Amino acid sequence: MLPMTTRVLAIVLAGGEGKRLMPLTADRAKPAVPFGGIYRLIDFVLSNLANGGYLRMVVLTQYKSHSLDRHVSRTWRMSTMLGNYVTPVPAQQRLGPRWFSGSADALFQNLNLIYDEMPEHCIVFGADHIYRMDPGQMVRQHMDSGADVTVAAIRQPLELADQFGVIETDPSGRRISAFREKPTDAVGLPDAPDQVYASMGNYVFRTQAMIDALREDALDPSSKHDLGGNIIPMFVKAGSAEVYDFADNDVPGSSERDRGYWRDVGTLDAYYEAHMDLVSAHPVFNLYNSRWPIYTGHDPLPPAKFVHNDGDRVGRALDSLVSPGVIISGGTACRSILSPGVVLHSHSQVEDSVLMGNVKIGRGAVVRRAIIDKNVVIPDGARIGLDVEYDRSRFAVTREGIVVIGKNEVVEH
Ligand code: ADQ
Repeated sequence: MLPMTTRVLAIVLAGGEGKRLMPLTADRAKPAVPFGGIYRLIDFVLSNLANGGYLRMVVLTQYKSHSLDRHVSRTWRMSTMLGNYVTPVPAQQRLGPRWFSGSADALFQNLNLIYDEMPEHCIVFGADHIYRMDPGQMVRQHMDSGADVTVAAIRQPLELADQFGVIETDPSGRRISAFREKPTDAVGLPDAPDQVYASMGNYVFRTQAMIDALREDALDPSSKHDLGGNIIPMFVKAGSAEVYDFADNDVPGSSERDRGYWRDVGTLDAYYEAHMDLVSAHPVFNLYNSRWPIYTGHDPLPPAKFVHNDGDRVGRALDSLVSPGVIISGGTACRSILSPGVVLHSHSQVEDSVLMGNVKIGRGAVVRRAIIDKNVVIPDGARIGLDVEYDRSRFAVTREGIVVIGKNEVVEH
């Protein structure tokens, strides 16, 4: 018998527009948004698949896919020996001059990729989440149960139900009896009234069943061609959809603290909070689990440097992630993420913030509770995040009061 992974093709849906992450998605696709200093969001799903042994992956792209394509082609190029690959696939427009209308349409337009391989099962995973997961454990359950589709699920707070596909199961806890995409009137679980069972947007399909469902959906002019909204409910109606409980997933090297960690970073506040999870003294999400590494690629840069400047200013960072190429010259970073090439000049203070590549913080400037995108220069003496009302007049500010400055934005003193 063939090993389990060779009968499976992994398809990563990476075409999301990420409107709620504006301005970070102003000129990049959501899965290409940087995360944790050196990563991009898509690295997490691709690492999970690679660590699980699924080394044939197609990445379906769409909006503003240039930096995503470049990242995937450069970082994830693998040896093609043994037939392994990670291929970014742009919108095909095979069915005429239109882009994909929804995630199911993206799969439908790329059916030729599936016909080329004819795998027995397809893993179809989203690209926008921070988590560790061994996909093999889900695939095994899917194959053993004989379900047409298996949907990964996790408990989430009831008040977030309208952001997720909400799942109800039959008394066995396995068969999905109802699936509603982003309902506004969800009720809590019998054993936890303040929680719902949410789809993680990760599916494993029996290939032929998936093809049949996509074809049927393509003929329906009233469909939005969305996996969560249209395709999964078709399988639920037919009684052939099962749930995989993410709480059962056990990743090598994980601990009590980070087992089951999963964050949908669909909003700026969620994106910010997931970063703060990285810098706590005992990180809730542990980037240092070498038994399940998160892979990425970045330019070769010199080591981070901390400089004692102006005679009395010690450059330092506390409870922070400091990437290669960073120079902290007489400034201080606290509970922050400093991406490659960031520079902090003398007497500057950065607290509870996310600084992306090449951000420069001028002499004496103070930055608090901010997300600052690539290449932004904060002038000497500037104040960011101290007077939120003033900040609101010049930058984006989130509901939780996080100041967000877009890529290449010019900041006046
Ligand atoms: P959403 O994330 O809102 O909900 P969607 O916008 O379709 O659903 O994105 C799902 C994935 O598909 C993302 O990775 C996105 O990048 C990608 N994608 C979207 N449109 C695409 C297209 N046309 N081409 C290629 N890729 C595309 C989904 C599910 C919910 C579930 C949440 C979990 O629909 O049921 O609860 O994910 O976050």
